[in-house]
Amino acid sequence: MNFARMTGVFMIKKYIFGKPFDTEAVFANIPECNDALPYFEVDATEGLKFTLKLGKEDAVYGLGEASRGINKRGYVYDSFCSDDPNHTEATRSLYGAHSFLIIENSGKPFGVFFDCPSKITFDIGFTRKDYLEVSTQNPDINVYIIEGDSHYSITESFRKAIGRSYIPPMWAFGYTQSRWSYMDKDTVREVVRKHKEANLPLDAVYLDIDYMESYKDFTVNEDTFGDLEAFAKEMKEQNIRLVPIIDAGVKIEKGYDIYEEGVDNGYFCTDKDGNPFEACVWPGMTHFPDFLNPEARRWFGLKYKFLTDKGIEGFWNDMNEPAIFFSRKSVTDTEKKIREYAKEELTLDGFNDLKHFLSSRQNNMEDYESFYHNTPQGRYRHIDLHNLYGYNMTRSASEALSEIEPDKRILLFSRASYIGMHRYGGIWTGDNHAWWSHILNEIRVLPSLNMCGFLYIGADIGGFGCDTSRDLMLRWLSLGIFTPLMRNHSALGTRLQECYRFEDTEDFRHILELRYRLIPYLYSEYMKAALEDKMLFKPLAFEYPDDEIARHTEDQLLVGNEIMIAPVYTQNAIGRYVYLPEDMTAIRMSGGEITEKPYVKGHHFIEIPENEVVFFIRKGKCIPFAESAKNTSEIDFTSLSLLGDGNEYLLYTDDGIGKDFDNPSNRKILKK
Ligand code: MIG
Repeated sequence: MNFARMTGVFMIKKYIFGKPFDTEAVFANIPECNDALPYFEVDATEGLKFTLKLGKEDAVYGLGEASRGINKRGYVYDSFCSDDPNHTEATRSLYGAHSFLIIENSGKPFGVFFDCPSKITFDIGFTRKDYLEVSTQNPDINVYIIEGDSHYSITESFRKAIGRSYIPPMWAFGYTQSRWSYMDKDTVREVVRKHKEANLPLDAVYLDIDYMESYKDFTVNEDTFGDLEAFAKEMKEQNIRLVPIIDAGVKIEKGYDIYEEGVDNGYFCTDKDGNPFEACVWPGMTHFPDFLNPEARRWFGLKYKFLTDKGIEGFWNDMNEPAIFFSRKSVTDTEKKIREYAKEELTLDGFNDLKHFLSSRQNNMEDYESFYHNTPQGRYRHIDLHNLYGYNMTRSASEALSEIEPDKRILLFSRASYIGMHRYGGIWTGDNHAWWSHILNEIRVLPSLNMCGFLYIGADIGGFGCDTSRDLMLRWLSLGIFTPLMRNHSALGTRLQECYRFEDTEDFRHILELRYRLIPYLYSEYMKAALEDKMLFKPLAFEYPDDEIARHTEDQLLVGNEIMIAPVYTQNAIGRYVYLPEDMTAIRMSGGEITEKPYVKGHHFIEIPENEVVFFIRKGKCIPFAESAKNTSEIDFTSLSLLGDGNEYLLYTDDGIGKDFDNPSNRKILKK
């Protein structure tokens, strides 16, 4: 990676407590500052506790993938990668651990990054309404303080220090379809055919765990997906990419090469006695590759070649918190418990105890405490490095893929993450539900993730868990057309939710077509954000800091420099109130037709039927707009029109696959 561009003065200072593990989240070489840590009071009685008094009006932004609002004030959050499929308001930690914050500090905002791979708790005006308390379990931590005169400049300095964000191939901006699982080739063929028949655009289909043989990484089920190479070719001829999943756990099975090599070379995480640690995930009993060991990391990463050799150009990494159903020790403990209770009749207390015991086996802290990593910095307990696991799994893939395919971008995203992983891949936001509130959750998480460098992001459109509904699907797609990763995905056993399953499919087609018409803009804005360390999704509070209403609007976002979106996220709505912080032009897509209408600054009720999309272009700006296309390969970048009342737009384009990002010829000005 070329970090030569990272010259100039960093407004970042590094404060070291104890002997922290080097997470490599911060790429820039920042020397230690020996002054006392500013802003916070530090208490080292137990772990570390950083306390700061908040001004009455101070907002606190950040924390990446977390629940609740864009302004995080008023609740408590944990930074601890967690496989938790119940994303509620009470959820304190999700799959990513992103401990970067901007604190407004009574008009003198600053940023802070608590770079610590074990659990951190952020109590943001929860226990005491005017105090921020950050507690770590571990006394060893790097704290970075980032100065700047605005939320944007703080974010940008931080982003420059953590390195350039991952850039996917352009086809990964197309609409993509997933399901746990499409069980065989014919099912995938049918999905592709049905999209074609209904005139629905499509760029990729995902393969979930069932394409593998017994859930073994880097194998293919010969009965259902035999000759994957020919199948990938057949799909590619129709401009459809197949994107297989890779899970973290490696099945324990004699004769399985990945297992054998991992054991022979000591590439798996170990228990306290140095034997490979055993835990149950989808394949049954597995070992976890030790991604914190550089040799193991390279070894596992190069295994992706098995699939790239078959023509595969994209991957998603799952279960890498790592998720653990139960460990070998849990099995022994469970057997013991059952035997104890079998001796006498089960009482209510006994029954409840047993029930609690069994449900607490999954992702159990005792298990995370009981295995170890061999790192160049020494042998560490997993619990002390927990948040780095998914990050380094995706780093493993990314580093190896750039060895395997040096000149080609590969699609790669992960479920678990830590700051630093944004250099290697994107993320999806895990197992959400087909709930209206989860559309709003997505709106709120997008800018927070951008602050931490994650630009290639998106949620499971339509909802992963429980049955979706037609109206929810339409509304969610109307937000999804603005997210870089646009994927419809759902869980085993839920209602099938490919767009062609619903009545009046043309309503879906019109929304998807709008996505393709917007790709020149979205791609261009994505690339500019990535190359200049800027945000793609911006809270109104960042853009209009002096506008009290904008500062408190958390259900609208700016997308790039020109667009504002105000998605509908309630059932049976006929539209919604939208706040315009400045004069804007509303763009309405209705029945596939596009109309423009100017609005003045202020509050408006905008009617938005479920089969229409409305978004806004800021005053004096315009966006490139393409003809409809059914696939990214068909988008005509030479005949773009300009929408909005501005006169010119700086377009970024390239071949969408190579890595010559910084070539000046990629930028050109479009004029009306
Ligand atoms: O325990 O591979 O978040 O997207 O479909 C569930 C099956 C495992 C969780 C992922 C989801 C995926 C599912 N996986």
